[in-house]
Amino acid sequence: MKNLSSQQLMNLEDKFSAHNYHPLPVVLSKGKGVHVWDVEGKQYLDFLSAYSAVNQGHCHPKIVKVMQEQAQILTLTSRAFHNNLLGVFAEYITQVFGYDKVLPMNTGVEACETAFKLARRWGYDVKGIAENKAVIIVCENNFWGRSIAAVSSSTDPSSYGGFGPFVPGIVKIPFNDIQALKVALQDNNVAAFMVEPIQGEAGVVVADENYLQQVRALCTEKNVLFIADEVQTGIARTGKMLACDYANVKPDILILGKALSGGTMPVSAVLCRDEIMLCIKPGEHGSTFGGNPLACAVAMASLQVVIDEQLADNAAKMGELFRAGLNAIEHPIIDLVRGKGLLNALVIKDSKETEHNWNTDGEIAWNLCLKMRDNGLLAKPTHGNIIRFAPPLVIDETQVNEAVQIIKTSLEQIAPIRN
Ligand code: IF1
Repeated sequence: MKNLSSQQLMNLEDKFSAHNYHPLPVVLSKGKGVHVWDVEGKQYLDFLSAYSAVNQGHCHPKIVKVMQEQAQILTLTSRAFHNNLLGVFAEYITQVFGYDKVLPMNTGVEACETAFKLARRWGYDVKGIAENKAVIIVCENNFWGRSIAAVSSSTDPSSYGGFGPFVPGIVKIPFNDIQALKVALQDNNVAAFMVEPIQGEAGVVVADENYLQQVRALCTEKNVLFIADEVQTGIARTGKMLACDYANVKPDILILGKALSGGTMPVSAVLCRDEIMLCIKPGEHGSTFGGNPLACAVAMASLQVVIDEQLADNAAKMGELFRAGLNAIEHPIIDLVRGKGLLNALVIKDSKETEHNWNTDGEIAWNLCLKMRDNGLLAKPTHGNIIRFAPPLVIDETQVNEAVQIIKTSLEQIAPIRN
């Protein structure tokens, strides 16, 4: 590998790779635990965790060891044949989360598409909805991926714009609005309601305490499947194994992804009871890599690390410490801090909203992320003036305090308070 500089590598990417992202200008070449390093050797605290796919920390030794071993034995058979790990993985994950069966896929969007298909098929075969009339309710500002059905579910023009025509049978209602759900559920063609327990991309939007309990009760009453998209909030990210655990509710269909592999490779899963899962018959759904032995081995190791290292408890404790640290900064530019466990967001006021005329042009969140990068912490704005902070769940108290200090210093550098 040629020793190219960050700038040279960014130039290569710009010339030969699609421009479907606008990354922060930093080129990473190594990761370990909560840290990543750029090609020049500068160390950073990773406060994005690849959008919560690296909950166990970068290159966790136990996960990497299992991956290396399995990669030398058998990586892929396709589902045309059985392999020796799928049954073992399926038993393991269904016992961890308490469901009859799992349908293994690869990316989060594939798992969400799978949940859509399961819900529609259950709607026709079990609930008795007329053919091609099934409706799935989703929430405004949701994000469940980049497929045509996913963008058909989106209310964000940067997600759906220019990609029509869109998938029919999708109704959008406001998040955290039970009355809106009640109205939408008057339609007997509704097969399911799919929701993120905390909306990640929307800027870590946490629902009211009893929202999910009311969702659960309403879906049960109306014979509608409650689908929880825990691709980002699941696997200990919010301080419990599942964000749904805070409400003590059990979704009919549970969707997992991202950290299910500890960030080593794409592994996702859909879990539900037999009545739903067995609606899909042999040959009616699948994928080349879904349920491959390498993914099964890695996923079991990744979940076991979360359990053995009590990462949910650590996420809860470190999240409290992090939010307290941010709230103590008391900088007029901070609008609010919100989140659960180690899925947090800092909402900042653009300069026009405050009496200070800081040298920003509404890009203050971006400028703050650039300054945090210079000071050794990586994070990225989600929408506009919201910065998501989501470090690996293995972070310790010293590292949280170091992060808060970097954020405080960076804020003061880009928005000095002139007395
Ligand atoms: C991008 C966002 C996060 C997800 C939830 C399903 C998926 C995602 C709740 C699909 C994926 C990723 C996708 C990535 C950035 C990131 C993201 F900013 F886009 F919205 F995390 F919030 N459900 N989220 O968050 O999983 O197919 O990507 O494995 O597309 O830019 P995937």
